[in-house]
Amino acid sequence: MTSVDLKALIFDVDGTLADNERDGHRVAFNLAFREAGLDWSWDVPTYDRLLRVFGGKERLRYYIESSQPDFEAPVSVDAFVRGLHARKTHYYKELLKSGAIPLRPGVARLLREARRHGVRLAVASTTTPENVTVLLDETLGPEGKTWFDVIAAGDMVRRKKPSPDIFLLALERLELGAPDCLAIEDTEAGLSAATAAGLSTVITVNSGTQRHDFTGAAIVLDKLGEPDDPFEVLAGDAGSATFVDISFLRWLHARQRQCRT
Ligand code: XBP
Repeated sequence: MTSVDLKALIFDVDGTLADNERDGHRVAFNLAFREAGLDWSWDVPTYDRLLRVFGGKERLRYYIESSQPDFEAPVSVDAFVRGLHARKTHYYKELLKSGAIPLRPGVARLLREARRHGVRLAVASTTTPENVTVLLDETLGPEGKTWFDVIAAGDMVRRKKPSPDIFLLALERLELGAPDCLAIEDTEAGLSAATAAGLSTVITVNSGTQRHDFTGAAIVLDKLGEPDDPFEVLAGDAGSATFVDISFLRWLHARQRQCRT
Protein backbone atom coordinates (compact mmCIF):
# COMPACT_ATOMS: atom_id res chain seq x y z
CA MET A 1 0.00 0.00 0.00
CA THR A 2 1.33 3.51 -0.92
CA SER A 3 2.48 5.62 2.01
CA VAL A 4 1.74 9.40 2.13
CA ASP A 5 1.94 11.98 4.81
CA LEU A 6 -0.79 11.18 7.33
CA LYS A 7 0.22 13.27 10.32
CA ALA A 8 -2.57 12.84 12.88
CA LEU A 9 -5.70 10.91 13.80
CA ILE A 10 -8.51 12.84 15.49
CA PHE A 11 -10.79 10.56 17.48
CA ASP A 12 -14.32 11.10 18.62
CA VAL A 13 -14.81 9.49 22.06
CA ASP A 14 -18.36 8.40 22.91
CA GLY A 15 -19.34 5.49 20.70
CA THR A 16 -15.98 5.51 18.89
CA LEU A 17 -13.26 4.86 21.48
CA ALA A 18 -15.79 3.08 23.71
CA ASP A 19 -19.35 1.85 23.28
CA ASN A 20 -20.41 3.87 26.29
CA GLU A 21 -23.68 5.63 25.55
CA ARG A 22 -26.39 3.09 26.47
CA ASP A 23 -24.53 1.38 29.34
CA GLY A 24 -22.48 4.35 30.49
CA HIS A 25 -23.91 7.83 30.00
CA ARG A 26 -27.56 6.62 30.03
CA VAL A 27 -27.09 4.72 33.29
CA ALA A 28 -25.32 7.72 34.88
CA PHE A 29 -28.15 10.07 33.90
CA ASN A 30 -30.69 7.71 35.49
CA LEU A 31 -28.63 7.47 38.71
CA ALA A 32 -28.51 11.27 38.90
CA PHE A 33 -32.29 11.48 38.33
CA ARG A 34 -32.94 9.00 41.13
CA GLU A 35 -30.58 10.79 43.52
CA ALA A 36 -32.40 14.07 42.80
CA GLY A 37 -35.75 12.43 43.64
CA LEU A 38 -36.98 12.68 40.04
CA ASP A 39 -39.13 9.89 38.61
CA TRP A 40 -37.50 10.32 35.17
CA SER A 41 -35.95 7.21 33.67
CA TRP A 42 -34.41 6.92 30.21
CA ASP A 43 -34.81 3.47 28.69
CA VAL A 44 -32.72 2.48 25.66
CA PRO A 45 -35.21 3.57 22.93
CA THR A 46 -35.77 6.91 24.70
CA TYR A 47 -32.03 7.47 25.08
CA ASP A 48 -31.38 6.53 21.43
CA ARG A 49 -33.85 9.24 20.39
CA LEU A 50 -32.30 11.77 22.77
CA LEU A 51 -28.85 11.04 21.35
CA ARG A 52 -29.79 13.19 18.38
CA VAL A 53 -29.11 16.10 20.76
CA PHE A 54 -25.36 16.32 21.33
CA GLY A 55 -23.96 17.15 24.75
CA GLY A 56 -25.30 15.95 28.09
CA LYS A 57 -26.43 19.38 29.34
CA GLU A 58 -28.07 20.17 26.00
CA ARG A 59 -29.76 16.73 26.03
CA LEU A 60 -31.11 17.28 29.55
CA ARG A 61 -32.48 20.69 28.68
CA TYR A 62 -34.10 19.35 25.52
CA TYR A 63 -35.72 16.50 27.50
CA ILE A 64 -37.13 18.90 30.12
CA GLU A 65 -38.51 21.23 27.44
CA SER A 66 -39.95 18.48 25.22
CA SER A 67 -41.08 15.80 27.73
CA GLN A 68 -41.49 17.47 31.14
CA PRO A 69 -43.37 20.67 30.28
CA ASP A 70 -44.86 20.95 33.80
CA PHE A 71 -41.54 20.57 35.59
CA GLU A 72 -40.63 23.55 37.74
CA ALA A 73 -36.92 23.77 38.48
CA PRO A 74 -36.11 24.81 42.06
CA VAL A 75 -33.55 27.26 40.65
CA SER A 76 -33.11 28.61 37.10
CA VAL A 77 -33.28 25.87 34.46
CA ASP A 78 -29.65 26.59 33.52
CA ALA A 79 -28.45 26.16 37.10
CA PHE A 80 -30.62 23.07 37.59
CA VAL A 81 -29.27 21.43 34.43
CA ARG A 82 -25.68 22.27 35.39
CA GLY A 83 -26.11 20.78 38.88
CA LEU A 84 -27.86 17.62 37.71
CA HIS A 85 -25.29 17.16 34.95
CA ALA A 86 -22.42 17.49 37.45
CA ARG A 87 -23.93 14.59 39.44
CA LYS A 88 -24.34 12.61 36.20
CA THR A 89 -20.62 13.19 35.47
CA HIS A 90 -19.82 11.94 38.99
CA TYR A 91 -21.76 8.70 38.40
CA TYR A 92 -20.32 8.29 34.91
CA LYS A 93 -16.76 8.52 36.24
CA GLU A 94 -17.63 5.95 38.95
CA LEU A 95 -18.78 3.58 36.19
CA LEU A 96 -15.53 4.16 34.29
CA LYS A 97 -13.50 3.50 37.45
CA SER A 98 -15.37 0.22 38.04
CA GLY A 99 -14.02 -0.99 34.70
CA ALA A 100 -17.54 -1.28 33.25
CA ILE A 101 -16.62 0.51 30.01
CA PRO A 102 -13.83 -1.02 27.89
CA LEU A 103 -12.34 0.40 24.68
CA ARG A 104 -13.83 -0.92 21.45
CA PRO A 105 -11.97 -3.71 19.62
CA GLY A 106 -8.84 -2.49 17.84
CA VAL A 107 -8.70 0.93 19.52
CA ALA A 108 -5.80 0.28 21.94
CA ARG A 109 -3.81 -1.54 19.23
CA LEU A 110 -4.31 1.30 16.72
CA LEU A 111 -3.34 4.00 19.26
CA ARG A 112 -0.11 2.15 20.12
CA GLU A 113 0.65 1.58 16.46
CA ALA A 114 0.07 5.26 15.60
CA ARG A 115 2.57 6.26 18.25
CA ARG A 116 5.17 3.81 16.92
CA HIS A 117 4.73 5.24 13.41
CA GLY A 118 4.89 8.89 14.49
CA VAL A 119 1.23 9.57 13.65
CA ARG A 120 -0.01 12.04 16.27
CA LEU A 121 -3.22 11.58 18.26
CA ALA A 122 -5.99 13.99 19.21
CA VAL A 123 -9.52 13.90 20.60
CA ALA A 124 -12.46 15.99 19.38
CA SER A 125 -15.44 15.17 21.58
CA THR A 126 -18.64 16.70 22.85
CA THR A 127 -18.28 15.06 26.23
CA THR A 128 -16.96 16.67 29.42
CA PRO A 129 -13.09 16.74 29.32
CA GLU A 130 -12.68 14.83 32.61
CA ASN A 131 -14.78 11.98 31.14
CA VAL A 132 -12.13 11.62 28.43
CA THR A 133 -9.14 11.60 30.77
CA VAL A 134 -10.75 9.14 33.20
CA LEU A 135 -11.67 6.81 30.30
CA LEU A 136 -8.07 6.93 29.02
CA ASP A 137 -6.64 6.42 32.53
CA GLU A 138 -8.89 3.45 33.22
CA THR A 139 -8.38 1.70 29.90
CA LEU A 140 -4.79 2.54 28.91
CA GLY A 141 -3.22 3.29 32.29
CA PRO A 142 -2.01 6.61 33.67
CA GLU A 143 0.21 7.21 30.62
CA GLY A 144 -2.73 6.92 28.20
CA LYS A 145 -3.78 10.56 28.17
CA THR A 146 -0.20 11.67 27.46
CA TRP A 147 -0.36 9.81 24.13
CA PHE A 148 -2.74 12.52 22.90
CA ASP A 149 -1.22 15.85 21.86
CA VAL A 150 -4.64 17.50 22.03
CA ILE A 151 -7.82 16.75 23.94
CA ALA A 152 -10.52 19.09 22.63
CA ALA A 153 -13.79 18.42 24.45
CA GLY A 154 -17.05 19.68 25.89
CA ASP A 155 -17.56 23.38 26.54
CA MET A 156 -14.16 24.35 25.06
CA VAL A 157 -16.31 25.42 22.10
CA ARG A 158 -19.71 27.06 22.29
CA ARG A 159 -21.34 25.19 19.42
CA LYS A 160 -21.22 21.41 19.72
CA LYS A 161 -21.35 18.82 16.92
CA PRO A 162 -22.65 18.90 14.18
CA SER A 163 -20.88 22.26 14.21
CA PRO A 164 -17.27 21.76 13.07
CA ASP A 165 -15.91 23.88 15.93
CA ILE A 166 -14.46 21.11 18.11
CA PHE A 167 -12.58 19.63 15.13
CA LEU A 168 -11.35 23.10 14.12
CA LEU A 169 -10.09 23.61 17.67
CA ALA A 170 -8.28 20.25 17.59
CA LEU A 171 -6.65 21.16 14.24
CA GLU A 172 -5.64 24.58 15.54
CA ARG A 173 -4.03 23.07 18.64
CA LEU A 174 -2.30 20.38 16.57
CA GLU A 175 -1.09 23.18 14.26
CA LEU A 176 -2.08 21.00 11.30
CA GLY A 177 -4.38 21.41 8.34
CA ALA A 178 -7.36 19.13 7.73
CA PRO A 179 -5.67 17.48 4.69
CA ASP A 180 -2.93 16.15 7.02
CA CYS A 181 -5.38 14.27 9.25
CA LEU A 182 -8.15 11.70 9.39
CA ALA A 183 -11.13 11.80 11.76
CA ILE A 184 -12.63 8.65 13.32
CA GLU A 185 -16.33 8.97 14.19
CA ASP A 186 -19.44 6.91 14.86
CA THR A 187 -22.40 9.27 14.22
CA GLU A 188 -23.97 11.26 11.41
CA ALA A 189 -23.58 14.50 13.39
CA GLY A 190 -19.93 13.65 14.04
CA LEU A 191 -19.39 13.01 10.34
CA SER A 192 -21.06 16.34 9.47
CA ALA A 193 -18.84 18.14 11.98
CA ALA A 194 -15.63 16.53 10.72
CA THR A 195 -16.57 17.02 7.06
CA ALA A 196 -17.40 20.70 7.65
CA ALA A 197 -13.93 21.04 9.20
CA GLY A 198 -12.47 19.64 5.95
CA LEU A 199 -11.55 16.22 7.36
CA SER A 200 -11.87 12.85 5.66
CA THR A 201 -13.62 10.52 8.07
CA VAL A 202 -13.56 6.84 8.94
CA ILE A 203 -16.83 5.67 10.50
CA THR A 204 -17.06 2.74 12.90
CA VAL A 205 -20.78 2.30 13.59
CA ASN A 206 -22.28 0.94 16.80
CA SER A 207 -25.69 -0.44 17.74
CA GLY A 208 -27.15 3.05 18.16
CA THR A 209 -25.82 4.55 14.91
CA GLN A 210 -25.90 1.84 12.27
CA ARG A 211 -28.91 3.42 10.53
CA HIS A 212 -27.40 6.92 10.36
CA ASP A 213 -26.66 8.48 6.97
CA PHE A 214 -22.92 8.29 6.41
CA THR A 215 -22.85 9.65 2.87
CA GLY A 216 -19.48 11.31 2.30
CA ALA A 217 -17.48 9.17 4.74
CA ALA A 218 -14.14 7.82 3.49
CA ILE A 219 -15.29 4.36 4.61
CA VAL A 220 -17.96 2.91 6.90
CA LEU A 221 -17.02 -0.13 9.00
CA ASP A 222 -18.65 -2.03 11.83
CA LYS A 223 -15.44 -1.69 13.91
CA LEU A 224 -11.70 -1.13 13.59
CA GLY A 225 -11.19 -4.87 13.88
CA GLU A 226 -8.22 -7.02 14.79
CA PRO A 227 -6.09 -9.48 12.80
CA ASP A 228 -8.22 -12.33 14.16
CA ASP A 229 -11.49 -10.33 14.26
CA PRO A 230 -11.96 -8.69 10.83
CA PHE A 231 -14.13 -5.66 10.22
CA GLU A 232 -17.21 -5.70 8.02
CA VAL A 233 -17.24 -3.04 5.29
CA LEU A 234 -20.65 -1.32 5.30
CA ALA A 235 -19.81 1.28 2.62
CA GLY A 236 -16.68 2.11 0.64
CA ASP A 237 -13.62 0.20 -0.53
CA ALA A 238 -11.16 -1.31 1.96
CA GLY A 239 -8.86 -2.81 -0.68
CA SER A 240 -7.32 -5.96 0.74
CA ALA A 241 -7.42 -4.82 4.38
CA THR A 242 -9.33 -6.81 6.98
CA PHE A 243 -8.62 -4.57 10.00
CA VAL A 244 -7.68 -0.92 10.46
CA ASP A 245 -3.96 -0.37 10.96
CA ILE A 246 -1.68 2.55 10.10
CA SER A 247 -0.78 1.10 6.72
CA PHE A 248 -4.47 0.94 5.80
CA LEU A 249 -5.14 4.47 7.09
CA ARG A 250 -2.21 5.85 5.07
CA TRP A 251 -3.57 4.17 1.96
CA LEU A 252 -7.08 5.49 2.60
CA HIS A 253 -5.77 8.98 3.36
CA ALA A 254 -3.77 9.04 0.11
CA ARG A 255 -6.80 7.89 -1.86
CA GLN A 256 -9.00 10.55 -0.25
CA ARG A 257 -6.46 13.22 -1.11
CA GLN A 258 -6.36 12.08 -4.73
CA CYS A 259 -10.18 12.26 -4.91
CA ARG A 260 -10.18 15.79 -3.49
CA THR A 261 -7.52 17.21 -5.86
C1 XBP B 1 -21.38 12.36 22.48
C2 XBP B 1 -22.26 13.15 23.37
C3 XBP B 1 -21.88 13.34 24.78
C4 XBP B 1 -22.20 12.26 25.75
C5 XBP B 1 -22.40 12.80 27.12
O1 XBP B 1 -20.14 13.01 22.41
O2 XBP B 1 -23.22 13.74 22.92
O3 XBP B 1 -22.58 14.46 25.16
O4 XBP B 1 -23.40 11.58 25.33
O5 XBP B 1 -21.34 13.51 27.62
P1 XBP B 1 -18.99 12.60 21.36
P2 XBP B 1 -21.61 14.77 28.59
O6 XBP B 1 -19.55 11.53 20.43
O7 XBP B 1 -18.67 13.88 20.61
O8 XBP B 1 -17.82 12.11 22.15
O9 XBP B 1 -22.79 14.43 29.44
O10 XBP B 1 -20.36 14.95 29.40
O11 XBP B 1 -21.90 15.97 27.70
